[in-house]
Amino acid sequence: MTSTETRYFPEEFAARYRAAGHWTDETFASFLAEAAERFGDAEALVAQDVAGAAVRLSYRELDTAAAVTAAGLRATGIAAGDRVVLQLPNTAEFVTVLFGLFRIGAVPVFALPAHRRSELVHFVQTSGAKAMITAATINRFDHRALAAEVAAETGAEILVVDDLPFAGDVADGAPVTVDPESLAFLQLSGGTTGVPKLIPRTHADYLYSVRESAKICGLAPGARFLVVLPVAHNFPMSSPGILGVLWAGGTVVLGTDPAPSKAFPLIEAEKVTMTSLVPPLAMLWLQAVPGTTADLGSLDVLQVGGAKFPPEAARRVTPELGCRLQQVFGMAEGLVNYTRDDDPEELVLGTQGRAISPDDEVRVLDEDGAPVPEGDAGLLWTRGPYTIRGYLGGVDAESFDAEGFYRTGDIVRRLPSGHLVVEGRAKDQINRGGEKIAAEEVENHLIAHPLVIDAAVVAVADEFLGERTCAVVLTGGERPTVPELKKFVRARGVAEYKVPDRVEFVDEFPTTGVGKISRRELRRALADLVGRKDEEKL
Ligand code: AMP
Ligand code: DBH
Repeated sequence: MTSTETRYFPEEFAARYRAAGHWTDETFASFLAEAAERFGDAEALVAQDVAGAAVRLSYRELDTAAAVTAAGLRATGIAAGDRVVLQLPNTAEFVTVLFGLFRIGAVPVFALPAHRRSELVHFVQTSGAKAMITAATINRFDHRALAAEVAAETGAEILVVDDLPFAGDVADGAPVTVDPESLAFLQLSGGTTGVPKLIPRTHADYLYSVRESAKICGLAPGARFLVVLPVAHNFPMSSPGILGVLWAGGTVVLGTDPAPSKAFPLIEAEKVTMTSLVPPLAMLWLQAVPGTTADLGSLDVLQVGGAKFPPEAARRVTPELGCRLQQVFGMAEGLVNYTRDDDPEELVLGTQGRAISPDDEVRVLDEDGAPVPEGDAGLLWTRGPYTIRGYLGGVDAESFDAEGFYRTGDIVRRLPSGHLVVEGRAKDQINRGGEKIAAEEVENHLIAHPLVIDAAVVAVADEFLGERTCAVVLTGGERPTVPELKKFVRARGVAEYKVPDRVEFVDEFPTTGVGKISRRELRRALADLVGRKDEEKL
């Protein structure tokens, strides 16, 4: 198919991925209609709607609901090519609106329920979104009021699903034809810079990763997949996530609360066979097993990813939860690694898996870009049939090299089997139990405070989350109190998880004899300082 639109991969590579059969003509516009033909009356979705009513839909019914929603969206003025920020909780509307948008050729821009004014305004402005779709309240927070603030700042149209059930004539909701190599949606990156980056994913590249993920995970009709992580996140969306399950004919069960007291009874009631968690939630579930009366016997696989799952915790999963463990190391930019069903136990427990595709190019390099000896730790660079070549809005020489490799910022070891062990990180990011926080983004908010001269945000070890954030704040004479500073950051309109967990005030920042040091060296020096301070207290 020819198109004058932006190409997201160089033609030489696109041709190779097409010839290999990785990229096909399948698109998200017709995805559900095709699934409905294959799986008809099988159960597709079990969820609640935003009003809290139970929803149970077969593939045919879900396809019809998406068509009706597409017609309703069209009636509001949303058209093919329009970008639309989507901020919805794990409810039935997430799925019907998502596929409604796909059907009319609109481009969803994913936001998480935790995002607030500054992030949402940024998503609307950088994507050029015409509208934002949200729910009246999510987790007891007033998103109608939040959306009104975003509208006032951006001019975007706000559609609240509680007011607008997006109903229209099914016939008006037929899937449009879209170029499979065009933009399907914008996914979110934890990022490393002042503002979160938007990740352009095409139908062809993403669907390849979804199909292969479904196969690797052995999904088939009968699979019942519970989602308790925020469904817009790349992991529960695509690894294999809701898209993999719907591609394979299984059932998606959406839960709104990952707490064992809510999730365990849902596993029993819905005979859930598989779910995905971040490490802190996996730990919480392991702790809750002895005290539960719920029957978790249906659970076959627990996926854990988003942050490093330590081997000591990994070892507990099968004996205590009675299911298999699959480790998943992925990124919204592309590359996803899985431990496999037939991997020996030491690889399942001690590695973060190996790449999906034989055409995933994985390099482990030193600081100068030279390969490290096999088995040594080094920087992970990758290129392949579902890894982006750039963020939205142009060239980024720090994240992508001249050959198109994505510099992940992760430090890994590669074993002879191809399995990767995540050893650490070189990027200025904190991984707070799977939630990624760009140091610079939070620093910019802190520096906006009139009493703050400079600030560096660093990771501190945390038993439960793996890492938490500590803001080391440079002040002159007068200092704000810690609660005042946190309140200030919150009031700037950022997701709660980005508000520093801890604040340390200092009168000076380390320097070298030669003078000013880089931000990265500064953060490293201050992380050491905070670490030493903690040791002294012990
Ligand atoms: P993002 O680019 O925001 O989608 O975040 C992806 C990043 O999350 C990766 O580059 C890793 O730093 C981290 N990550 C994801 N899964 C794992 C895992 N299983 N173990 C360690 N780190 C992980
Ligand atoms: O952390 C992630 O971004 C992530 C983890 C597991 C991911 O994007 C994925 C699998 O696809």
